[in-house]
Amino acid sequence: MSNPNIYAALPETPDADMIAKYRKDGYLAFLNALTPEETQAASNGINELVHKYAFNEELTEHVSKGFNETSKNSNGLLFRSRTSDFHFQAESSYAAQPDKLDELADNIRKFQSFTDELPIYDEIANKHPRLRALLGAVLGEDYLPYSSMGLCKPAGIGTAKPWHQDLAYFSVNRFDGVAGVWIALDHAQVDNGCMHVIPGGHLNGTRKHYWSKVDCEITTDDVDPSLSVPIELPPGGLMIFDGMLPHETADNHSNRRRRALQFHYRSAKTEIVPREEHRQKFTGSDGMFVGCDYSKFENAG
Ligand SMILES: O=C(O)CCC(=O)C(=O)O
Repeated sequence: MSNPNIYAALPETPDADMIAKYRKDGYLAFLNALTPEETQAASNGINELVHKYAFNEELTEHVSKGFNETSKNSNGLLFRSRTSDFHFQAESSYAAQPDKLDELADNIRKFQSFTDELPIYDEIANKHPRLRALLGAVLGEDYLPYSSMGLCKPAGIGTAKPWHQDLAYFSVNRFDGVAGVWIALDHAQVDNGCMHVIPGGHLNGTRKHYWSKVDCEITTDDVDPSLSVPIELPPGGLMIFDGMLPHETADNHSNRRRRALQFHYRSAKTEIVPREEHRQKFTGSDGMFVGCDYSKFENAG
């Protein structure tokens, strides 16, 4: 059955019907958003940055997180630039080696804060005319960038990102003005870990999150996976989704990698606030914080 929220192409200007669907269901997807050249350049950029930073002691701090108290998804070797906020992390079960950098590029779990690292990323995140038109319609013309992440699922070993709301993590003061943009660099399908979303699930407020053995996720009694739909996208396809929309991606047991870029944006009516203020706002009906508590990491050995 075809999904009416998945369109063939990202239009020059989104129409009112599209925006109404976004408000109601919390997401829209477009099979064709980046050109093949843009997609290829964005994909090559991952290898370029790994070659630049990995095992380069002058540029990079290498943090071995090891198997400590923290959850599985944060365990892989972390490479942190000494000159910028850029950092990337290997999949927890992958042992990075200095003479296998292209292999390492295929076995990254996550890279972050990369829009200033290569012009192609700045162009996609901040200058793409059709994406700008979409974001302007959803968040208002004066929207602002919030974060950049690359999310990768290595073939065979890529681990799940369980059900969560992005605003459980983000320190903003209100929850009605954040959008995520997820762009496939490889074909994202059910068997290699495409996105799943719960249509309309952004309208039911905060969900209760906890740190499981895998990651920070919504408690099983606060999310019903039977209501979810998969969003399969070809390389260059894009999904935009509300910061409150519950979403997840499964393990990648296939022999095909699945990499994506993810950018978040916020409306000008939102403000970035100290973590403590977020804790007081992202609460359940009893007034208790239900988001992702980072003190777990700060206190871990
Ligand atoms: O695996 C993915 O691409 C999705 C990850 C995700 O939703 C997130 O990091 O917020």
